Amino acid sequence: MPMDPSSAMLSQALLLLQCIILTLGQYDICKSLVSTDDGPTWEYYACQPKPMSMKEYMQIRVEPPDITCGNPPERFCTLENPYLCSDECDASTKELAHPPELMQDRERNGLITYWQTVTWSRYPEPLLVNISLSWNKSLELTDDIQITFEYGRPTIMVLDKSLNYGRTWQPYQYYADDCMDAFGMLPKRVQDLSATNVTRVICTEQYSRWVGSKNEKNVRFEVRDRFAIFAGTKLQNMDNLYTRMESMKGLRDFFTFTNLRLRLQRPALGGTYVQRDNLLKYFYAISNIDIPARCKCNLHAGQCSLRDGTLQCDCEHNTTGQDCSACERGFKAKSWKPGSYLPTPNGSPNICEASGTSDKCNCNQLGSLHARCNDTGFCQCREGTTGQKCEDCMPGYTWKQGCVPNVCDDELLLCQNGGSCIQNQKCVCPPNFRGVLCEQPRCQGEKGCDGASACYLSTLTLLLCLLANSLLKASA
Ligand SMILES: *[C@@H]1O[C@H](CO)[C@@H](O)[C@H](O)[C@H]1NC(C)=O
Ligand SMILES: *[C@@H]1O[C@H](CO)[C@@H](O)[C@H](O)[C@H]1NC(C)=O
Ligand SMILES: *[C@@H]1O[C@H](CO)[C@@H](O)[C@H](O)[C@H]1NC(C)=O
Ligand SMILES: *[C@@H]1O[C@H](CO)[C@@H](O)[C@H](O)[C@H]1NC(C)=O
Ligand SMILES: *[C@@H]1O[C@H](CO)[C@@H](O)[C@H](O)[C@H]1NC(C)=O
Ligand SMILES: [Ca+2]
Repeated sequence: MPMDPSSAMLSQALLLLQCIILTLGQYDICKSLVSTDDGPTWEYYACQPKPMSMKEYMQIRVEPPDITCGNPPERFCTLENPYLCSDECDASTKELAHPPELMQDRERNGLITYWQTVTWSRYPEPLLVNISLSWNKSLELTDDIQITFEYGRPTIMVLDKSLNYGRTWQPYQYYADDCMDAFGMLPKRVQDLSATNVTRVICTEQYSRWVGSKNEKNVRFEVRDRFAIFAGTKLQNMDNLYTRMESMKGLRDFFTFTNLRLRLQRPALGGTYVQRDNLLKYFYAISNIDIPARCKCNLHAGQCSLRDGTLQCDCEHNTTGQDCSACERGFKAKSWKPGSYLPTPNGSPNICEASGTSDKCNCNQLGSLHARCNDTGFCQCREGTTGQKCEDCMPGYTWKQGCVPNVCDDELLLCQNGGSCIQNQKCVCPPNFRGVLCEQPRCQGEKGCDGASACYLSTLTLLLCLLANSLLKASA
């Protein structure tokens, strides 16, 4: 077929566009015009927003509220020179105040600004602080979380995460100068993890030992090292990482969160013991919290922007919602699916398809508020229910005579520590863990508790079970 000059130009332009797309990062573009025998048509790809510095968007809450120093004004010392206590924290003077927002400010002119707590004057009562970071948006970590402590890193700390806007929490990583002593856990390093246990929650001693407060200020949650297990040390093989993200249950969700929480449980000591005669040198101070992450848009958006004070995906592929986790009205011919990283390099967009005109309405009685549809012909669904007839459950819900919220699942609410999820309603925990998601060691902090009793108990339970079973059989 002869080409007229204008369509030849168009083809060239399209070719150029294709080249540009190929040189962009992976999954940056949701669609492009391509030339085909039938003329230019849209081609759609799986796409995700670029990583951003999420500290700009985070809400910080510090608890207890009166833990920030300076009200009343207080002097403090440093661990390096505990007898030189000339510094003062005073909330009423801008130069001497250390409010929480100094953990997320942009430090200009090289001046380090930091949030600081009161000193440990109430020793031996523990100095406990929770710092909650929230975004009201599902995010995916793309690089290491880095928390910078001035005046020494905590000797005991827990990083928690929530996947449901703070309704439930799970530990993400434990930090201590002695993991066994603080949490009854063996110390591990991320370098000890392999492809089979990369999502294991570990306790690390790497960031809590005393090395001098100026020498090493950062505490990390290692994302890069975990990615490197699949993508190589220089992250040169991202295709392999993305393939694993798709095939390995729980891997993507391991890096997903809506909230983070730091539980500071014991400050830097500068040595082995707490010196009771100089408690003014013990406190926490954080100058910066870096959270490199991208909006989770289920591979249906290439951009994420701030709207009404909240980050929202700019959904493509006829999807909608804050995370693009539903099909737009009129595009519900098939049920919604997230985009897929596979096949590489462009993935599958899994776009929502236009639905035909809706007719007959025969709303599902368990899923809908009323058996009949409303004036404009739609079934009105109960909470957690979706679909034209309210016959489907939204993500996070399971059908059980209507949709009920999941207690656990394979996506966001993973049972921890080897527990298994039964019908999305209950985690069955291994003997030495408990909690809704098996997130708590059964013997945390208790003396003389070494797992033997838990083992004994589970053997006993097993025996009782066998006994009960045989009795039942006998009576039948
Ligand atoms: C921190 O959060 C934990 C878990 O919700 C809670 O048990 C603890 O009391 C909180 N601590 C402070 C100091 O608010
Ligand atoms: C959180 O985001 C949702 C969805 O954008 C919005 O409706 C809600 O108002 C936000 N909540 C807060 C506290 O900002
Ligand atoms: C993870 O698995 C590797 C071998 O596959 C093992 O050497 C390592 O100890 C495991 N790490 C943890 C934390 O269980
Ligand atoms: C939604 O679908 C319509 C029809 O297929 C298409 O014209 C439109 O570009 C799509 N919208 C998005 C945001 O992809
Ligand atoms: C009917 O239900 C749909 C879907 O819930 C809703 O968007 C629409 O506003 C409702 N119409 C009337 C008249 O209530
Ligand atoms: Ca700062």
